[in-house]
Amino acid sequence: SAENGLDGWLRYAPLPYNDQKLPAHIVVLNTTEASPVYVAGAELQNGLKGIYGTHAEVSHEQCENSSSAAIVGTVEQYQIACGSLNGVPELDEDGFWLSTWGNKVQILGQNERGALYGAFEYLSMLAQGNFSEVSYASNPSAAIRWVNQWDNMDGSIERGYGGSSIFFKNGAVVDDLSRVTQYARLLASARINAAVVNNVNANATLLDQENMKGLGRIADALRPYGVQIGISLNFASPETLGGLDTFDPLDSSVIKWWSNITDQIYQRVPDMAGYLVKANSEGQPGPLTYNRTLAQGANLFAKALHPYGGIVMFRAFVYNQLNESNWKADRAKAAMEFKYLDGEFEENVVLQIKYGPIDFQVREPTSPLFANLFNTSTAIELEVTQEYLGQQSHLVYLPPLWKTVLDFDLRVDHKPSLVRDIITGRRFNRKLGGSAAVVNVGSNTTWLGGHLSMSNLYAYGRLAWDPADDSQSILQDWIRLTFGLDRTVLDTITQMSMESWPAYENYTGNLGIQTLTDILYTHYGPNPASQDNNGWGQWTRADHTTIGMDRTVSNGTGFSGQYPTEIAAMYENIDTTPDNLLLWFHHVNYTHRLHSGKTVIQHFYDAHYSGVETAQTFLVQWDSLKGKIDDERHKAVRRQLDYQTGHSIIWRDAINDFYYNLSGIPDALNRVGHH
Ligand code: GCW
Repeated sequence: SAENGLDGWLRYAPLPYNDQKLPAHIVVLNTTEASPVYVAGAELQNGLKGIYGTHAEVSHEQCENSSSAAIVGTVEQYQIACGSLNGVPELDEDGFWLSTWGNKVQILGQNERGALYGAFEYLSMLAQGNFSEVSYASNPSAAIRWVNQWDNMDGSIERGYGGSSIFFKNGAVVDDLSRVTQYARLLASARINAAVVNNVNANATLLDQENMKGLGRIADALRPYGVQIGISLNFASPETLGGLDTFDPLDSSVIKWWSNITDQIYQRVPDMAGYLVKANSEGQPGPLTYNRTLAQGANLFAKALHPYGGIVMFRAFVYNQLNESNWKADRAKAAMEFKYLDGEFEENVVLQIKYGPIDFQVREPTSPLFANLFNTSTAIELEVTQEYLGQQSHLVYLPPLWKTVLDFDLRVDHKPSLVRDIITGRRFNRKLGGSAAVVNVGSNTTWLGGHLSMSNLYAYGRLAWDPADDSQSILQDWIRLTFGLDRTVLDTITQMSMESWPAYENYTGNLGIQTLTDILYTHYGPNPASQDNNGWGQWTRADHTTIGMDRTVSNGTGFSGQYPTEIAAMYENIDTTPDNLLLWFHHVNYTHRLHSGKTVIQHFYDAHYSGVETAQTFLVQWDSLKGKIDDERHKAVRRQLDYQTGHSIIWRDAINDFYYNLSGIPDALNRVGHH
């Protein structure tokens, strides 16, 4: 059906025609079918028809600058077809120029991809009923705007909650790639320019002859939308797939093997974006096996890719199991190993760094690694798939969480050093940089497993383009595109979404203690006991009287000393540590008083009640939209919110009971232990 979610925010739902002049004619400056500019023309035609019911003729022949035409192409194509172009500033790679002055629409890209982005931008305006006359250039903050899929060759998806893979099945690339094409369309409209299609826990069989052909087909399906592919590699492939007796990155047979594989891939996929590598982490093989550095490991691939202009996204998520009886042991400190390799990476290596030092938790401080690399390019890694954050069964709009990191000022050398300026390369003058997000869409028609989760994908793309953009205004564009222009619909979904992450934090883990979800198996549901007494290092160190990780230099793990001095001083001192990260940095009594005046334990109790209260308004708010949204999507979302209402109570009582039993401290309001 039309309302099953497949089109995401690209629905082009009809709006009442409000007597505006719409283009009667679309001039497309490329005649090659499958080119992004050609696709842009078809998309414009479709959009105009869907939204306003008008038919615009598409022509590919000659320049037309009349007032009823929309013209789409690259700046260069325009100049060839139409002659000189005035008033358009120099554009960056993938940038575009959009002008609607005088009912004449100009959509010009720096490249074909940029032209397609411009077409989607114009359609987004139309779909939101916005006919204002505009004329501006838009350029990306960074060249790397990637998604990562954790898809396995057997068709399962690690931490995927929207069904099976759209790329793989039974060890091979699927025959029917129509869902891949539809995904590419969504990605392009969010200005995402590459997709890594297989899991970072990579299977070497991706590189066998059949699968390389399959990768070629995937790349062909994505290319018309300006989306390149990348692939995750298994470091041991020369041995496991190639039959060599080593995978030592400095061994000449290994080097040869990888450059040969790389040549073969580029024969099939001449525009492959690059490789993603998880090495020596969570059981994955890597260079450390041979006493080689992580930089030597990364450079192996960098050199193979160099002739083709490809890049290596090398993950900084490398850590070992630790012993909790050691007070100074701290998984959060592990990434700093990369600091000592700064300057040793090839120019086409980018370190992909998770936003926090642990692992996609509900609240983490910014990874200090961003402040410790001056001669290495970096990208931030975010997670759209809600691994620790409710797994698409809970409404959690993530950009406000991401913004706590993107907008964080690390004060390197006492100068403004916002994370968003570091990853874009501005702060330390790096040519490469940007963002990657684990997305994990699947074959479910809602892609991620729920209609409302798609705001996170849309917003991710917008923030990768411009990390200074505003979470709420991005959200509102998405709401109008997805659910129409009704004011109540807009206000209601805005309120629910903006309250959702704080609510989730309230009924899960507070004050920086982390999510408190089960971390051993499911990463779902409350299991505060699972954090401790194992080697994973996501410890809370909760006992009968105290809780929290002491990460100070003076008495703890020393982690706070990894930040530049101003930030280190703030976290070192309990008085200047914000309440929301108190237990991340300090080990305190349950009766310790927060800046708010409450004790830690009372804050836990209260936050869990208030989180549930907020979550319970979601269903009521959503119900008020019945009739204003098609029944199909209304019902589907309602089911999830109904579930969330109940599950938030389970969370509340599980966590409150756990800490009540542990501490024996009663709730001042007498709710805990008596339900
Ligand atoms: O958060 C953990 C996940 C693993 C994942 C790993 C990673 C792909 O639980 O499933 O592995 O992070 O990011 O590599």
